[in-house]
Amino acid sequence: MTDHVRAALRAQQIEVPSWAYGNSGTRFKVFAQKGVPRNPQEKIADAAQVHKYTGVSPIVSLHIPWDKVDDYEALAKYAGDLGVRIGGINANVFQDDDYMLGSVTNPDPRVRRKALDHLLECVDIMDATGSRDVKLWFSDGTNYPGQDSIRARQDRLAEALSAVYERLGDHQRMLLEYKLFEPAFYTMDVPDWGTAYAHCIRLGPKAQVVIDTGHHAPGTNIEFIVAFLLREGKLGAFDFNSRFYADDDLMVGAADPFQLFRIMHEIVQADALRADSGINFMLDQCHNIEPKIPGQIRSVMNVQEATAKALIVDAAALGAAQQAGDVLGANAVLMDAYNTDVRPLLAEVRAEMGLSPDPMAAYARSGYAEKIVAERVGGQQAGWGA
Ligand code: LRH
Ligand code: MN
Repeated sequence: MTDHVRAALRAQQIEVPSWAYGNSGTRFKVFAQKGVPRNPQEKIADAAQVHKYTGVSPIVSLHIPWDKVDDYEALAKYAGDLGVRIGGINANVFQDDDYMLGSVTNPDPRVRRKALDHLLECVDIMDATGSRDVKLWFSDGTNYPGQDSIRARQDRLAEALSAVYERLGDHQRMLLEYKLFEPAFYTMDVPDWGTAYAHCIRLGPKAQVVIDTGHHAPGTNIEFIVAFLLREGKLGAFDFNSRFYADDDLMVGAADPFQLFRIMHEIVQADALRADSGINFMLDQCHNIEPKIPGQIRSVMNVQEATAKALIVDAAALGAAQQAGDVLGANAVLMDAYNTDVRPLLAEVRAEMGLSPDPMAAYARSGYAEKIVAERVGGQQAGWGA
């Protein structure tokens, strides 16, 4: 396999979410698992294990207030000492009673101010952690027609987004995430990529769109959205996960590995895999019933496999077949790559990086899982705390 492919795989950077290491679940039950972190430091320590065995996940995103600490510089140093760094800062304006009718879109200006203050606090935290991105997902929406003015809520949203934009430093960005439904079930104020894109264009170059792969209507062609936003220079990040039905937040590539390949194919074709492409490849998942660190390691490996398959696509043959209108020929070029077993290649690349060819087995052998179960007794386990 070409050196270019190997080099791209060695240089891949995937950002893991601190909240994936805490307890999570559904409205029916949040299952507690032994050894789960009790604080941001333990979450970062677990995330560092994923990087230790995969070599390609040196960034951990935080969620505020789930990862609130007194000293964010110290937390960033703690992460650095473990060989990782703090990435995106995720705001949370979806877990306060005041936000029942919305946060930045709430009819009540007092509530809007409170929500905006939290968003601005997240930018302050970015200054302390050295993070580039604040990630904004709003649970804001309505459940019944007539509940509120769709247009007025867009005015309020735009006003808050502008205020955050003005606060950003030169090298900072805001990433706007959209979601079709849940927790609102009639309108979401940022329901789709078009709405997020329109707000980001109006805001300016430091505003980019986040594609969470679980936030679309069934059957949505997500790679079309990827290709379109890439062309517009407005794709800022992915929240990778997979789903069979709704926002299931399952391991990326688990439910639909072919979709993940098609997405990474668009990325590779646009030469957007490079670390300086400005696109964050983040995981946004919940390991409700499976062990969390192995779940993250498996997820990172799924992204690596989809990426490797996309990197081995014979671009010249594909281009020639497309140019010739050879429909089956073009499709065959892509399927040949997708149907190629890239696991031996990835095992070799890991060996080149001085890592075990089998991260899952290496982690299992490490005894870390048993160590944290023994050590982490007492205290309040981390979780969504919904
Ligand atoms: C909303 C979402 C958002 C996060 C949350 C953890 O569904 O995808 O990205 O803030 O999950
Ligand atoms: Mn998300």
